[in-house]
Amino acid sequence: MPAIVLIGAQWGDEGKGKATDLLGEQAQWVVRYQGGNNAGHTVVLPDGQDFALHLIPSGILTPGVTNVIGNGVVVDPGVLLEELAGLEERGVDTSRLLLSADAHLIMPYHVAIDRVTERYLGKKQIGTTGRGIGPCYQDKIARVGVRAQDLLDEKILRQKVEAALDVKNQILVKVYNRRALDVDEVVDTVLGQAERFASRIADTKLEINQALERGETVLLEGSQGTLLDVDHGTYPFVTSSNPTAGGASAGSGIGPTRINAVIGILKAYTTRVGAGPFPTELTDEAGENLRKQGGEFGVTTGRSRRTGWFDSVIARYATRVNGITDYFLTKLDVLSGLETIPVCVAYDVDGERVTEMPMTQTGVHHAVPVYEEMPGWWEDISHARTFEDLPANARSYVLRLEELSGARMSAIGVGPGRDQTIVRH
Ligand code: 2SA
Ligand code: GDP
Ligand code: MG
Repeated sequence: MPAIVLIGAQWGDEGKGKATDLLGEQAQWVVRYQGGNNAGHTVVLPDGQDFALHLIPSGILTPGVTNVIGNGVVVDPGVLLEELAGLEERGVDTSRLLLSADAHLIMPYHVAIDRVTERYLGKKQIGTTGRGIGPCYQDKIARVGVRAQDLLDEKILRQKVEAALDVKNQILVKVYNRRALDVDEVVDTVLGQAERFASRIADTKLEINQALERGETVLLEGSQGTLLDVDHGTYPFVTSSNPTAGGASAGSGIGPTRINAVIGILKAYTTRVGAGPFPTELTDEAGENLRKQGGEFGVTTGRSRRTGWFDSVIARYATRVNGITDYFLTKLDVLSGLETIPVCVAYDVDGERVTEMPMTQTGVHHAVPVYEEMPGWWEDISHARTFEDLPANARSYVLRLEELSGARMSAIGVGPGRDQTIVRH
């Protein structure tokens, strides 16, 4: 009964889409357990076609896999329909997609509040994706959210939207000087959309557990990353959910004892989208080169990603808070052609050398990386398929990262394609 969790070990965009797609071949189920359409997961098929998925699990591209949008996900009905239509247009079979009856819905007022709040924060903004993620999770926790199951009963839906808009409209009009939203308009729009996906609403918590009992393999696909986790990330510069492995259980409805492995997806360098501390950030030409070589632009918003060297303090932290059993190290190919490659082994925080994540957010803001220089390599490694195919310096780089991170590097990505992967264990 294997349940495998796949999580981002840094600030997201580590290559989780590719990893899920690859592992999806061995799984019968792929489940998203948190986040929403703030995610952007890229999958490149063997025929070269590439797909950007936002809400739908990356397993949708593997025939025979049942895909689940779990209870911990926040779902924008319009985006769901758009993404389904986009996939169907390209010949992808979407019949095996289920939506948890308990998943919360992103309503138009969530999107409006997300955008207006960010604007009002000015210099202090988080740099959200503007998709309504935070406001939707706020309503979930405040117990005034609207769930997928509410779409099955118009009376209940109307009551919930009415109650929510009573308060939201006050905020939109009085605080932010925006127009009020109309209850009927919101309800009619959402019901019209729901007609086209209501048949997918299911008791996915029961279905996933039953699948595990039948001995099927379930892959739990995380979005964003460890440092964007609302509990374990660089708060307040985080997303509003738990991308870490612990979130997989709550967001899918399977008990923690069911989870057999936690695979961390780790980029061979570091990137971040949005605001917040980033100790190894490069603001010079070296950073620009990483951005160009790695194609580091947001899949959802198109924003330039901030770039920096590999940070082993973060990797060790990710290993610990997620209980990572194996790493999938991605984008090693991007580092080809550098004379030397700095690796952050510790931080200097106000004169003190620390090798673990500082306890306070102020400590993270003050962290100055302590680097060790690793010798680089010049060869194009995108055709390497075994560890021995890699140049000696690339192998040393991986082994050093393994030692510093505290978990084995079981797979290595040398290109965006499914086959551009070295499997070591
Ligand atoms: P939000 O919208 O409330 O979740 O934003 C809060 C913070 O979380 C960050 N965040 C992300 N960081 C990296 N990748 C994400 N997905 C897209 C991608 C991002 C994009 O795959 O490229 O296209 O811009 C993602 N989603 C949320 C966000 O930047 C905020 O710092
Ligand atoms: P995710 O959000 O973690 O799924 O990652 P994204 O899809 O947002 O960003 C990762 C990017 O790196 C995508 O464009 C992938 O196609 C690409 N990618 C994944 N693995 C590798 C790799 O090993 N090498 C290279 N060069 N690109 C990769
Ligand atoms: Mg992404």
